[in-house]
Amino acid sequence: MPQKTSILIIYTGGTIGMIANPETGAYKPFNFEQISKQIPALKSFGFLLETISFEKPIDSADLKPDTWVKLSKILRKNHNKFDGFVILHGTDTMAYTASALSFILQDFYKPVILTGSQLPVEMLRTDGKENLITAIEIAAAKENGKAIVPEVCIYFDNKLFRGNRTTKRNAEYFDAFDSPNYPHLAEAGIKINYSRGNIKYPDYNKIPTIHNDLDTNVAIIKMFPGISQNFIEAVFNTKDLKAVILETFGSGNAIMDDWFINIIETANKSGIIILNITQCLGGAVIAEKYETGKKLVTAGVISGYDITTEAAVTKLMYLLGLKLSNEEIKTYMQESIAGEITK
Ligand code: ASN
Repeated sequence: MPQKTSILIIYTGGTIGMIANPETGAYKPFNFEQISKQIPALKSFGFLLETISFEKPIDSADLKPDTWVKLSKILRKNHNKFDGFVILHGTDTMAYTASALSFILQDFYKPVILTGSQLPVEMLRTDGKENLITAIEIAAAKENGKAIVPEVCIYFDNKLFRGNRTTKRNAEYFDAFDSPNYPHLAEAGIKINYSRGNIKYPDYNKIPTIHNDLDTNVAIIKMFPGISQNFIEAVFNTKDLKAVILETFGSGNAIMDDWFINIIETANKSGIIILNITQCLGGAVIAEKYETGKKLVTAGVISGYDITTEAAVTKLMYLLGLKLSNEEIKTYMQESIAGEITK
């Protein structure tokens, strides 16, 4: 008899499993039983479902990179034992976790699907039930014995996204996520329609590994008209700083003041990596398009192309943690290593 498809659900917390504090009305994380009680269908799925629940479920706003390390260890340990994985996670930092895992997990060939909800599963109008049930189906989907989507993804509101292309765009409506620079990997209607041409496939001959030494000495500066020299200097004077993400205007433009360019040049010479990404939701940095962007290139700033902030910050943590040379990090930052950039 063929073996039953097996899925490991990892419950980290998030709104999906929260309950309201009866005194204050504020949501706080609760245990996984809360979820399984509300979705009895989990028991009649026909798949073998196992659950690992974080001892202390968290609101994902309170998440630290050690959660990514913990998740990567669980996933590596169970990679060969299960057909797919579903991570239940709060929406606030889900795009960061999905991005981080896409770099940390190397040569994994099982689906890792993150999902959660905007309304707790105990509420009648919850989006959590559909999100979880379809995420399980996607994690279980196989063709010719292989996973249909062997990637780290986010499934939310009927859409499957490549994890490192996502960003949380809405705090109120159910379509909380978007992937502005990459097409959906699947859409769920009556059927789940997979866009096979957009899916990334691993090298099945390689052995899945994890690289989870992360270096968090990174900073983000979001440019705005009137940004002060004191502020920029303070950021670049941060102790142990190794990389700065500049969220610039439009296609990679920033102010041209001498003081600003001097700070950038000096920081670059001292070995700080400076990455130019756009603060626009969609589109890419084309740094040489305008004089204002060209100046940054001359000062030593590298282009992040169409990478999201979430992928940029986690990719830097990952590459810095690999203890590569500055030149190597700069090269990898300007290339796609997990499908996070289009060039
Ligand atoms: N604060 C919640 C979290 O990220 C938001 C949610 O899950 N919708 O854990």
